Amino acid sequence: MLDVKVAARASEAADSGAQQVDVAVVGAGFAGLFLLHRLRKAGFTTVVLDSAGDVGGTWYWNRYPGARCDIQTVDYSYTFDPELERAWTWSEKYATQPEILRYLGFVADRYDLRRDIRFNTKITAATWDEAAERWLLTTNNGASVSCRHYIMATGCLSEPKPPEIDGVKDFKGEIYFTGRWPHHEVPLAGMRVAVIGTGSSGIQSIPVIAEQAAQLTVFQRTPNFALPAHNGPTSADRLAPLQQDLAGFREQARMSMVGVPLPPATEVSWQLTDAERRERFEKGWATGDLVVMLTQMWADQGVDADGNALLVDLLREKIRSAVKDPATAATLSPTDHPFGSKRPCLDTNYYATYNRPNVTLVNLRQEPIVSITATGIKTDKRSFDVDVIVFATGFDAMTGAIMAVHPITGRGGKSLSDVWAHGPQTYLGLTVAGFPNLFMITGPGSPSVLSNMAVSIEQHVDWVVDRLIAARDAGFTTIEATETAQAGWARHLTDCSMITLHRLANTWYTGANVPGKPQGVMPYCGGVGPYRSICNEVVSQGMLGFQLTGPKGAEQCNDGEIVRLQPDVRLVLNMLAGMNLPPLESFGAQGARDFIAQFNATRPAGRPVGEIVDGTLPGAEGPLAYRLYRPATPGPHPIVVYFHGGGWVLGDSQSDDPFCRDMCRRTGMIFVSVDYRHAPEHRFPAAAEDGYIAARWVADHAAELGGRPGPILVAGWSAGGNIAAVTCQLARDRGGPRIAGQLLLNPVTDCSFERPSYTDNATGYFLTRSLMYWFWDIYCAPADRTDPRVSPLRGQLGGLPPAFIVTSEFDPLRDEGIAYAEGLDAAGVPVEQLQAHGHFHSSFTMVDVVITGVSGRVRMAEALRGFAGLPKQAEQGDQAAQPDRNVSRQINAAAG
Ligand code: N01
Repeated sequence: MLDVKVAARASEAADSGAQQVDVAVVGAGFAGLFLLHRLRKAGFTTVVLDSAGDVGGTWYWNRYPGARCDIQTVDYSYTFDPELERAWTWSEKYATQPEILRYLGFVADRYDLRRDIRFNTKITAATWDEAAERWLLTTNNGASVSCRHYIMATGCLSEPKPPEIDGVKDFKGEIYFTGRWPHHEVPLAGMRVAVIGTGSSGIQSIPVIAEQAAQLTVFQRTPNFALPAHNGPTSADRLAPLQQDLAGFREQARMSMVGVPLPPATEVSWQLTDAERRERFEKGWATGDLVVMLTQMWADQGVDADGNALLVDLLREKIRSAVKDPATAATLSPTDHPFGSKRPCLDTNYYATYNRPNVTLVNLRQEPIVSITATGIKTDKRSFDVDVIVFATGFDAMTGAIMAVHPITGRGGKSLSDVWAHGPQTYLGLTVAGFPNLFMITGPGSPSVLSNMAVSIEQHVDWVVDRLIAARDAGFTTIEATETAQAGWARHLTDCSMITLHRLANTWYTGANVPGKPQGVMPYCGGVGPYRSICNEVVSQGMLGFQLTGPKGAEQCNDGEIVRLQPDVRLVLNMLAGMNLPPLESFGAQGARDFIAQFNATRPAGRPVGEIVDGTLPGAEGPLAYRLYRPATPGPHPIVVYFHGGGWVLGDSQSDDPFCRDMCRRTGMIFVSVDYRHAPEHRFPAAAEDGYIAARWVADHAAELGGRPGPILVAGWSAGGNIAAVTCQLARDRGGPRIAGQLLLNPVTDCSFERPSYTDNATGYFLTRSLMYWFWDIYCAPADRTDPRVSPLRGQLGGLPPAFIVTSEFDPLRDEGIAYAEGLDAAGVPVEQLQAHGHFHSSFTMVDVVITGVSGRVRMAEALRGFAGLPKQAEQGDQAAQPDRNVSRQINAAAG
């Protein structure tokens, strides 16, 4: 429909007795109530609409037996008013649904909120009136609403999923949905009850239903991880920090990763012995706290499939010890997803319930449901007669609740369903381009369900209301995200999702639970604290990514993307910036070496490899040290001669140790990391000549080193990439050694500082332009700089070994690396490039810090294996021997 027609029709309707307010809010749950309170205080006329009969949102509807929160209730509370905090005391560590509902009622009364809430009212359409710059909302109950701003506080899990099973209408017994549980008492005593679904709702309700029912049959499609809640009063340990410093405690939660103030684990799994890991696990298990188990075991549990698998083994052990029948225990043990990638559950007696004589577990993976019949449930093997069926089958999460309040028609007649046809598009999870003055609280693209919702809701509400106040004060009447900002946010969301393991499971986080729904990790995986700082940065950068307009043509548009760096690179650079370090070059050569050594000493130890051997090889002026990394697999292995980074001045085998270990493991090859001579003690061409000599010696002694005879490979990072590239040219020109391939990671290839990457990334990304000037000055006199032994881009490029060249977007060396790749290509050398977006010079060598570098290293390893003629990792033949590790390997492969 033409814009003008939409606007005209909406204007007409607006004239016909609509309720006129500044802001309309949908939903009277946690978010809607706080919104109403804040908007009112800010002087906005506001109405809240909710289809429920009272306040509570999700806690109004989810009244099934056993319903409780699963974040400790002291954390799952409003924090905006210390008086309110003092006025309410939770009776249990995990409050029941009735208690949470009472709390929300108490809040509504305390701030006199109900008078502006229209209950039992559903919005049937929302249309942006372009001429009036207002939203018109039609409802199923009473007057329509005309509002300047429209805020969806609809929650993330409010729209139950249809049963998706044939024959539901034929069933003659009672049917209940956990997400729409009746308000009256549901008689289950003496009944034969079926529960379909084993997510949080099923796992909470099954033990309670089992106690009441004569017979309970649980239909499980996918087993889930569940941890015992150990409910009771909140522990003194948990309360103490709150009582001592309430404001400080709340602030820590706001800046934490998941909205609960627990510092992240720092030790990685391979730094801990089996006994130490078990001790941590048992302690965590005893706390009865999901957040502890999800974040406190070891630093790699949520980002690395192998680190996660160690935890999964311990969790499965717990299931085996709780469930008497081994076959039932096996059916209840998850095997298809890493722990935490699917929302784990908190239970009370869940596993032990399967020891009861009146409980049966049906594995739908072995006997899928065919249909529901008049008398019960029919699988492809059996029929189960039941009196009651409980659907604990979950929700159309994140987008479902928003799309349920439809149609939503934005600027130019654009429909939100069309815009989201291939998945939700948002800026910050808060707004959508083309839908002015529409906001979502905890929408897709915000931390929402991966966080303590109470903390995320308060942050969103504060941010939105503060923006409305600022816009009003500045005379703007519309706020709208730009397309550029929205596209940038989508990229950032994907980058963030690559850090975690969420993308490796079929869950409601990814839309996989709803047939036909577009797939993709919907919540923001970058953490609550980082997200908050990004939202604040949007404001401090003049509402970056937003267009604001007002009467008489007032307009402000500061277009752009708020985050272009990879999320972990951003954290590292922010941390470095916060340290206010003097420039490295100001330390002098030895001072810089000492500083880097000290810095590296704080890193986690690298991952274990089969063997590490230190040795020496004969150099031009005396022995050169090397460190050899041997894989744990039987040899002989191909050998990679590796040159560390450090501008020909700094670094040693220790500085690139994590990278060498990682690549040794990934490639299954020997890495020989060579300590070439450094400037200023040994200037050009010492490093280049050492590189060549080392490569020749390694090739000549391959068999003694346990390597495969034949061609070697070379690799290097930064100045080491320069040495690797030069070594290939020298080997070609000096008759050997034979080199099968070269991996050049952020290499120096040329002495020019004129390329745009030197200007774009001159400062702020650790390797600065002035540091590069300093390195060059120390290593090489100006007259020598065009020599191909230091500027290989200026040498002959034909006849060189195939190359894999990695460059990083935010690196002064980016463009010379690309130029070298293009030069090789033009000279007929097979070359593959990885132009890594959002990365900086050190992204790939900060092995266990910059997790988004993993996929790059996977590609580098595959390239090296290809050069050496080895099959791709996935084609290796040892998988069948280790079924458990096989899952982890597949997950790892998918992660790559
Ligand atoms: O829903 P779910 P939920 N045939 O999607 C199965 C929050 N929550 O309501 O995994 C057979 O997790 C489905 O199987 P599968 C919490 O964030 C919080 O339990 O798709 N089975 C799964 O087992 C939670 O994660 C609390 O193979 C079918 C189950 O039904 C979220 O809400 C309490 C099926 C659905 O599990 C959702 O939890 C409760 C079919 N056709 C919920 N369709 C707190 O404690 C689905 N399933 C705060």
